Amino acid sequence: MARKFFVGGNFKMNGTQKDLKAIVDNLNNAQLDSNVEVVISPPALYLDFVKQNLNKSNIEVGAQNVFNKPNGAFTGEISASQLQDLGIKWTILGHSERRNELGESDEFVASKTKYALDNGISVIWCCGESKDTRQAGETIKFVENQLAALAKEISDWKNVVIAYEPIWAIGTGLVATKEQAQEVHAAIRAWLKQNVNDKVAEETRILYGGSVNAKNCKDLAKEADIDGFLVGGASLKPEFVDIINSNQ
Ligand code: G2H
Repeated sequence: MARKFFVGGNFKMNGTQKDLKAIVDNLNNAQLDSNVEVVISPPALYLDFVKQNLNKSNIEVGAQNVFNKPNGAFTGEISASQLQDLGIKWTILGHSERRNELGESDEFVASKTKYALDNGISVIWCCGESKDTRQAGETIKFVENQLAALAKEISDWKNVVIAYEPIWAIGTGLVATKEQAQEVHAAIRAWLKQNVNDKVAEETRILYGGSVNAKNCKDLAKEADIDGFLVGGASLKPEFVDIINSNQ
């Protein structure tokens, strides 16, 4: 089965209603490749606002985080049932900004991923190494350990999209070369084949994230194991449309 190209927009902690309306209007008016699955993730505060303003049926709105418990006394958190209530079907989990700035461990990310999946929310699960890890030649081992923590918790990978985001490439303008990205994507797929099964390895979309823009996306999109992108800074700009259409 061919894997459907997937482009996520991670707005991070950016945007006011005015800014987000302009981003959504640009998407509403754009000609988008209908063979691409698109999910945009605004800040939680604006999930409903973005959803209400979006009139493209092939774009979903996703959260940037969800907690691993049902509703209750968890100040500042968002529940899977609240996302469901707004018609939100996706979330990002395990972004390196949350792993590093907020101390989220592999195990915590895996447990949130399991909880989200069990409660009907599909997950863009992020992994990726630091510059030091890459320089030490330990990239693949590091990403495999992150995958192993996830595989301990989940058995159904159908609603998981993996985003490989080398930390040194995030928001730095230092995009991975297509060879660097393809090498890790192929290793992730090989790991899935060996440790989960052939079907999951074949069908799971593996996105690249880290300084993707309109200029570098086309070359990256041609690589065999790059099935789309998770885009930060450029998802806030009109060039996001070019990235969505990069696989044409
Ligand atoms: C990586 C990416 C989006 P940017 O974090 O997840 O951000 O494209 O700004 O590097």
